[in-house]
Amino acid sequence: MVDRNGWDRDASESTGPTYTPPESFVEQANVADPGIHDEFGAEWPDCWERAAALLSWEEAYDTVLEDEDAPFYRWFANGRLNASYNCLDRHLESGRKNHAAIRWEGKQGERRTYTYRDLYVEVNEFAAALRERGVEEDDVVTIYLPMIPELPIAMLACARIGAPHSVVFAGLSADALATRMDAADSEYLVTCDGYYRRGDAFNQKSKADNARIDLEQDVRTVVVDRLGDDLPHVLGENEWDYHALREEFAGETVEPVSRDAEDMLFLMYTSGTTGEPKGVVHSTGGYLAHVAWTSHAVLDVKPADTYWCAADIGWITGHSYIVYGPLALGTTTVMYEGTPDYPDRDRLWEIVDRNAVDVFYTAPTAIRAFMKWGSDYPARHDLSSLRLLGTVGEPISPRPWKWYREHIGGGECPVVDTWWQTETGAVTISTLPGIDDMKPGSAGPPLPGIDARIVDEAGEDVDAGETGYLTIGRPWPGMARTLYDNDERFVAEYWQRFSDPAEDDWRYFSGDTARIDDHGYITVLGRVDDVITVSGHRLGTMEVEHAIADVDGVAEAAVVGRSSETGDTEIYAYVSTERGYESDAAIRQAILDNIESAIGPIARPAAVIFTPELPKTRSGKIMRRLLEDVANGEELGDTSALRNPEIVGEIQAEIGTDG
Ligand code: 6R9
Repeated sequence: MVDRNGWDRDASESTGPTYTPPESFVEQANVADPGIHDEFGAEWPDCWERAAALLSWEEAYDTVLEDEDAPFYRWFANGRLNASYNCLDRHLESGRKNHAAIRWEGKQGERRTYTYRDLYVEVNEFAAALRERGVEEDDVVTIYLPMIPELPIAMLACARIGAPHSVVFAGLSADALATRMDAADSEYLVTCDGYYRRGDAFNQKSKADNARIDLEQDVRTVVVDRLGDDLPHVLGENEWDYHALREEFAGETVEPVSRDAEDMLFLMYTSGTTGEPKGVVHSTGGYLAHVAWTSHAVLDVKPADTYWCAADIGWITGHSYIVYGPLALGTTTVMYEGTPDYPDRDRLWEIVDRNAVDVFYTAPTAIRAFMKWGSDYPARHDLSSLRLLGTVGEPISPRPWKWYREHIGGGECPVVDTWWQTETGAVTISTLPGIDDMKPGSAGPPLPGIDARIVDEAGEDVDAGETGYLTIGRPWPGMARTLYDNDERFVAEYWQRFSDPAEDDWRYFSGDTARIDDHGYITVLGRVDDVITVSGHRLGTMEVEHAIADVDGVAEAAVVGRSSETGDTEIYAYVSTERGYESDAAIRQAILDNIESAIGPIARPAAVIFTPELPKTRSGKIMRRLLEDVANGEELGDTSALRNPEIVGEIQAEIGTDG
């Protein structure tokens, strides 16, 4: 099948890489010796010392990897360090205190620059405030903030006092926040009064208040005043104003707490196959080493660079590549609060131009939008400062990849298509831009030291060109250590399927399908489980289905992903009501409202399709794959397993995909 972007997904992938990194890039690349792939292979796991060497350790580790208790691996055992020390203090000590750490671009056109010294001061003051207000080492602090500087400041303040943070994306609902705080037993919350959405003041505090009502534990809250007079708010008991705290603790410093390499740095909730989100646990040493190493080797970040990852810190990409990776390396990281098309569709290029951005990293969904808007917008600006481009979050097909290289990268910049996950912590599959040729539509070879393999049901390597499951055979430093408070689910979700515990043979399963070509380049195709990636955000179909089924009058619901005209994935929801067939405007509205309040606006379906029944197998399982084919207007395979095959034609007629 050739998709809308001209990508023949069924063709054999035997054609080799097609773009060679330009000499001018290779000459200056952080990593340019092709021998690194072999070296890492030969020296594994000690090869990962190169990553650990990018950090400052308070106490050296004893061993690189301990695997006695697999799959609960320990990296850099007994080493001690502090993440905020690595992101701040050491840069001050090396004479870089006046170097810009964060350049923030606000939604309303505001700009703020924090030098490493500024950031150090504010992080320390807030760390002192948190500690004084009761936060102890290992207490989970939930952070529910939009893309304002106080978000990374709060993260680093937590890291400084050894309190793991759990950042909840600001666009998620009160229910989603409450579920996450409850699951993590979190008694501290950092939020704000509100933020601007297309010029309008939007109330975040009321969402936080609603979440607190649902929680059993008492919650102490810090509120950042983002909107000033645009949204006056009152503070209740156990609520403090961020700026008042800063005044109270002005000039105070806090010794960075010594943390074991395996101590939890943060928790990040992500969607899984069941309705309940998973609290992915990341370590301090292995995680920080892996994000610093990949920022250096894959994103080619240098301390003198201005580097911009245009993601949201509320997701893993922002944690690893807006905050921890670039700050560990002492570079300037750009942080943008707004959207790419406000006030106009050249907003990002204006920011690249004005800040002379060297490295730019974004998601395919954004690139497809840029392509749709046309090359006139980037052409208005001088983008010649760019040296390297990256993408992450979902597969990118060759057409937008080429467009990105041509119109943003001036036909010169290497483009790295980086595959990784919340659970892998940092990039695991990508070309190394100073070494490897690029192949549009393929993420590339596994990074040195990463044993990614595409296997069949039996766990055997598939042949080049065949589709299989994307697995990783050996551990790596940035990997998730467990799911919060749920070791069993960690093993069940990621390890059970392809491991042989009796033989102590462990293999991580990513949940993705992929193909490998004759050159060892991997093309990731998508999820096998019931996870839909919408604009780079992972959503569980179950979460959305639960939100629909909660609505009065709804009998059953199934949601699937549909590839839109532009190649973005959107949600199609199929709903049957209690009274049989009924296209009901009131129920439709109630469904949309409930999804928004249970999850957030990102989960809003593009279509709600009413049907008398959902197609089911004889054993009563909803055939989601068939509904996906119907939504995508694809030819349907064998429907003989269905108990009610006639329903498919009715659904096709309803949404106009019956040819
Ligand atoms: C970092 C991040 C992970 C899922 C992953 C896969 C998809 C990410 C990709 C990609 C193809 C790439 N994905 N990068 N698919 N090519 N370069 O996105 O983490 O939010 O946990 O999503 O995203 O399906 O399994 P997360």
